[in-house]
Formats: sequence, C-alpha cells, structure tokens
Amino acid sequence: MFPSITRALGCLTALFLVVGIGGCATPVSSHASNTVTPTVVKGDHVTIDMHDSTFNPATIQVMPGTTVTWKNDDLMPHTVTSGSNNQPSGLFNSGDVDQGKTFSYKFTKAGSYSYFCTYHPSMVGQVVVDGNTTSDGNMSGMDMNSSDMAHGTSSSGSDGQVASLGTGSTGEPKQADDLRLLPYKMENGYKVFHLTAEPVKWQVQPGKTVDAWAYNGSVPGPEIKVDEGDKVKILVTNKLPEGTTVHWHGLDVPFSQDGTGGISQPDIKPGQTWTYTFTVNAPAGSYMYHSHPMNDMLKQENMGLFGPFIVEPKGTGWQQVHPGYQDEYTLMVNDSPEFGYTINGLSYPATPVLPAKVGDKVLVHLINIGAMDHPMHLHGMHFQELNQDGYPLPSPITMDTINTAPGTTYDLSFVANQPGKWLFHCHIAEHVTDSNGNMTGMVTMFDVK
Ligand SMILES: [Cu+2]
Repeated sequence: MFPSITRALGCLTALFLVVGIGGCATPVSSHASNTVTPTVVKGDHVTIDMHDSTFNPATIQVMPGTTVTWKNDDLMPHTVTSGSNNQPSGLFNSGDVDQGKTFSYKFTKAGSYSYFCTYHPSMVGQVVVDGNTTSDGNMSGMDMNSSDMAHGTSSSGSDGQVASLGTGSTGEPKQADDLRLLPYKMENGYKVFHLTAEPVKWQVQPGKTVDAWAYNGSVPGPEIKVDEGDKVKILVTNKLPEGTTVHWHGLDVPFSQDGTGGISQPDIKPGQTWTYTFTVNAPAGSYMYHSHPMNDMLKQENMGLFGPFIVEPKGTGWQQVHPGYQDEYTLMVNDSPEFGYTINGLSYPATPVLPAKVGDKVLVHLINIGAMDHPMHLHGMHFQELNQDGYPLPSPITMDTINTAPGTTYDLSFVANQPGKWLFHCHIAEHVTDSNGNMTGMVTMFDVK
C-alpha cells in the first residue's frame, strides 16, 4: 500500500547485499544506475525513519501533495518540528513521538522545509518540495539509502552541483568545531557510511573562496565517528575528474582495504563507487582519512580530500561526547597552498570559537594534515597529551605547546579552569599573521564561561 521509498529499499537492500557484502572492495559501476532509481510519486506517502537520533533519509525531494510520515525506531522520544537552528517555524510540530509511533504531514506547496528534533538539536532533516520533480525524481541527501548503495551513485545533497559555500552537504549535523558529523545506517551489523569526492567552492574566510575537492562538500570532509570494534563499510563515490582512493590513516586495516592507488587497489574511476570494509581494531583516539591515489596525491590532499576519523570507547555511541568529558572537539590543521594556514578548513577569524564551561573537562583531537610542523600553543591553561597517533602514551605529558608533525594525530585533555577567551594557535608567527600584520590563519580559541 506504500509503493514508496521504504518498500523499494527493502528490495534494494537485498541487491546491495549481493554487491556490497559478497566481495570486499567491490567497485560498483555507476552505469547500473539506470536499472534502479528511488521513486517518489506524486500524492503518495514517503516514510522517514528516526533511528540512532538521525532522520533517514535526512533529505528528500518530493512532489507537492506528498504526505511524509516519520516513524520513531529509537527507544527515546523525538519530535518532528519545522524550523532550523533549533528555532521552530510554526508550520508543523509533532510533539513527542514515542518509540514505534509516527507523525505525518502533507506538503502541498513547493519549497524547502527544514525540520529538527527539539530534544536533539543536531538531529535535522529537510524536505524539498519541487513541482518539477518527475515521478522517478531521485532523492538527495547524505542519508544512507540502500538504493544508492545498490546502483553506486552518490547520495550527496549537491548531486553533482557545486555545494553551498562552506556549508557541507545537507543532512550532516554540524558540530561546534564546524566539522560535519557523517551519519551512518546500520546494515547487517555494519555501520555504513557514504563519502562523495567532488569539486566544490570552499570559503576559507569571508572574501576568500577557493576551488576545492572535498568529501561531501566540506573541507575537511565530515568526521567519521565510530566505536572501538565497530564493523564499518564506507562507500566512496568519485565525482572528481580523475581517479582517487581513500586511505584509512592509522587504522591498520587489511591490505586490500588500505586505499593505496596502484598498490592495494586501482584508483576509483570518475563515476565509480568503491566499498571499503573493515573492523575498527584501534584504541579510542584520533585517526584520519585522506585520498591516496596512484597519481596526484599531493594535488588531491592540497585541494581538501581529507577528514577526521575518531574512535570512541565501545558503547559511547555516535554523536556522544567521550565518557568523562563535557566537551570534545576535533581540530585539523593544514597549510595547503590552496587554503593557506587553516584549522578545520578555516582561517582566523572565521575559525570556530570552541565553548566550554568553567570546570569542564575538554578533549581535543588534534590532527596535522599539512606539510609542515605546527607547534600548537594554548593560552591560560596547560593540557595533557594523552595519545599520539591514536594510541595511549605510557603516561600523559603536561604541556602548553605541542609540536604537531605532518600525518600525526594527538589527543589532548585539559580542565577549563578559568574563564576567558583562550587562544589556541600555531606558534610560528608566519602561520598566524597576514601581510598587513593582522592575526589570521591557524588560530582558534576556547571561550570558557
Ligand atoms: Cu604553523
């Protein structure tokens, strides 16, 4: 009775199992996309699942007249509340939707409708109502829908277009450190993620927009956050004009999943999707992913093809703060000629201000994806280095400056013990000063209140 996405997904999941789980790292040709396309029919119903505190799919495109039904698969209640940035717009508000319950709303007018859960502000979604959508119009969004996996095309919100300036793709919650958090879908015990490498315009700071190659429209790519021991599948769709791969830096995956173009696999050709499958056999800490193609690795990294991969203790859960901490931030420092000196793809004063309350214990995942050393210095408080390259040090080292090396990751901990706006910056003056002498570049701050 619902000839809808949900039903189509059921069939396509089976197809996905064949291509995705049957073999490892199976390249999925995109030309098969003609055979299966998610269908959204005018006047029909579409179902969105609320699961693991995400909307799945997070972004859909429908015809006017479509009734959308949200179903809560989580134990906790959620709401479906129109609006954005935690501000209700008043168009619709489900109130509490308990486990197993649903809420429906009929969209009659063309437009773009954002919504969120009032209990979980980072749980956001969007319904795009487009009178020009044909009956086989494709869905978009960073959700992991099985049909996309099956036919190997991207489910990126930008869908081949240039992504919005500096905003990343739709459907990925934005964290306080300005990084996007990559949603996943559980499939047969695997956390399944989807990355799309594509050209975008990236705004490093107001007035400075550059051509970038990015995962899911943002530089760095979205944070992949998993628990120790998780089984993951990461689908990588290549929308670049040349071949690429993804290397899982520091995670000690099997050779076939190492993502080294020309060594462990051929480059993923433009238009292809490649599936990486591995178990996270690494301690809780900071790792990363970046392109590692046969050709043009320097160019691809310089243009923004990198992102953080954070491992949490088992049971922590996606979107949860590391146990024992009140604040958790990831900072990727980079010195690419394309972007200049940046933290999370941004140059001061566009860098994020990182909030903390007095007394908070703060965990910082610090990753150097640049080509130079950057001694990162914290004002006002000392921190402890807990881990390096994800692995615990024999005993933490107390310091106020840590010299970060290219390709190296660090986990730092401090207690925000006095209020103030405390700079955290590279201590090489050239990396934090523009030609007019103004502070810029590799500078951010903790705002302790
Ligand atoms: Cu520096």
